[in-house]
Amino acid sequence: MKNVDHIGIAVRSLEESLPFYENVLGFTCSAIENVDSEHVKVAFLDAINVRIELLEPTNSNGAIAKFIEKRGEGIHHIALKVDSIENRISDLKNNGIQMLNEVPKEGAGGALIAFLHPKSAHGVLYEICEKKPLKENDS
Ligand code: CMX
Repeated sequence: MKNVDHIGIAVRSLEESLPFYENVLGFTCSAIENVDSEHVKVAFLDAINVRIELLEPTNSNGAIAKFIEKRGEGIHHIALKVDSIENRISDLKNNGIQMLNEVPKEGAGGALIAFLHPKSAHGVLYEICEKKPLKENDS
């Protein structure tokens, strides 16, 4: 694994939670996006060395809605940056890790993502993510 890409935090409402992160903690919101496949609206906050992703459910069917219903708001997952997600999935499976996604799917920002089952990771939900390479004229 290369680095922590972000920490995902489940919230009931971005509108209600963003002022705490922006005005009290002083983080800058760099993007807000709907991820329809995951039934969430997400806001990315740039902290010093890591990003924080606030995830608000957009309906009652997704993993975040279920998480909040059972446990309330709070830390949901840690995302680790990888170079080749397909190679990583294969390595993890060879190490006996149960993957929730054996085939990567598209997440926020067009990244390819896959989750490890928390039962295979000592109670933590880890996401691995591979970012698309920046195009030459992207800054
Ligand atoms: N962190 C750690 N453990 C978790 C967890 C979390 N976020 N969510 C669930 N669990 C644990 C539960 O405590 C439970 O453990 P026990 O059986 O010991 O009680 C077990 O996992 C099963 O949990 P559950 O509440 O019965 O919930 P589900 O089985 O319906 O789903 C999970 C759990 C992790 C399989 C499901 O949430 C999932 O597939 N997640 C991956 C996708 C996802 O989280 N998408 C949202 C984020 C998308 C994004 O970042 O864009």
